Amino acid sequence: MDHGEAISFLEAFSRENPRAAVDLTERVRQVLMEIDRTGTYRHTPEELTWGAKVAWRNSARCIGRLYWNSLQIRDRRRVHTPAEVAAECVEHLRSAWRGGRIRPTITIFPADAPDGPLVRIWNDQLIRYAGYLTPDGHRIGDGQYTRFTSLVGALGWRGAGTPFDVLPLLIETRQGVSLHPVPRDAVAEVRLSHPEFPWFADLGLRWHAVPAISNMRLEIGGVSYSAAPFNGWYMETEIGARNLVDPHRYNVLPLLGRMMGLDMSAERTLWRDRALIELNRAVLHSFDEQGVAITDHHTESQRFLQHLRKEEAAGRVCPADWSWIVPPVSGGLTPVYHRYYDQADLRPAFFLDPEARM
Ligand code: HEM
Ligand code: NRG
Repeated sequence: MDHGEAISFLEAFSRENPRAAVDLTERVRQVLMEIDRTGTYRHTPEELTWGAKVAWRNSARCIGRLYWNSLQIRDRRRVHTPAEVAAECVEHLRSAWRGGRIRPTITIFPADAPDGPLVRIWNDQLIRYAGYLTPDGHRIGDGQYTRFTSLVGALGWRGAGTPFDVLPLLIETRQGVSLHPVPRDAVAEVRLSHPEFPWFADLGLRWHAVPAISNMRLEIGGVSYSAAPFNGWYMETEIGARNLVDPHRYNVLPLLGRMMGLDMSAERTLWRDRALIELNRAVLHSFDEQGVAITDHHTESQRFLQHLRKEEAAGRVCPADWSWIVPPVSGGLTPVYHRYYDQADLRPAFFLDPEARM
């Protein structure tokens, strides 16, 4: 491991945490010795906590960063067996859920060894729905996960075949890969209904309450944590403008257009846009009614600009990626659309490595 990454991290930690009162020179000396002896080094709990929070703060694609400093850290660096890793993922979901008052949380499993990861979660999120192709070429469920579903199928998993079957966790350790079902009662879901259309509830649409990304590598001071699932709460457009709408996923707009009795004879009737807005209203309405935390794209855009002002006041650069920050609905109505952002590649950070893409 490169000494440079470790040193710059320890310097930044000491600069931003003056009250931790660590002797920087002494800590750097210790860490460099540990690297020379073992090829890597172990973070203190304080370094780990601050590192994870700052990796979130540095995530240029995330509009939800105002609350970066309140991230809850579950230090599970001593958990090694696949069964324990799976159990801790389930416990992560339960502890983050809090009956709907979702708490941004990260669980950090053992750091990678110098020769590579000790633990990897193959699922891209802890909760995702299976996708099936029927023999007649029909699609059921989430079309983004047909490949993953066939893979776990080859390993022996059988789903019920509904559009919303929760996939099992696929966990890799040095002992191999294994499947671990997520217990039903750890998966909070919201059934979708609409504030005005009584027929909407009968469509049987739903979504899981907690988005928990599990395939990104957390890198802190040159140390990689390949298994470090994290969650916040949803912004309604993620569900109402992408997951349920993308043609290769649930593709529900044609159905909504018909049910709403819209003129679908030409794009310029804007039937898609009208159905899209009603779907986003249904998502917000249903989460609110069932007491589950969710944000909307207007509120979150304002909060994000507030975050930028705070970061600037703290004397820090806040990198942001316009193409990810601008919401996929009514972009130009939100203030995040009408400006440019700093681009910077700051560490600690979350990375999506090519080998983690399923
Ligand atoms: C991306 C919102 C919490 C890290 C995003 C995206 C949204 C979002 C809307 C874009 C997703 C997409 O277009 O697919 C939020 C909200 C949160 C939250 C509302 C509520 C607290 C977090 C937390 C972390 C995080 C706790 C990490 C500790 C990231 C990262 C990405 C991202 C790394 C980029 C993902 C990728 O490259 O695929 N977030 N987020 N976010 N967020 Fe957040
Ligand atoms: N669009 C994805 C989730 C990506 C991250 N979004 C968050 N993250 N809100 C989806 O499942 O729709 N988070 O940590 O809260």
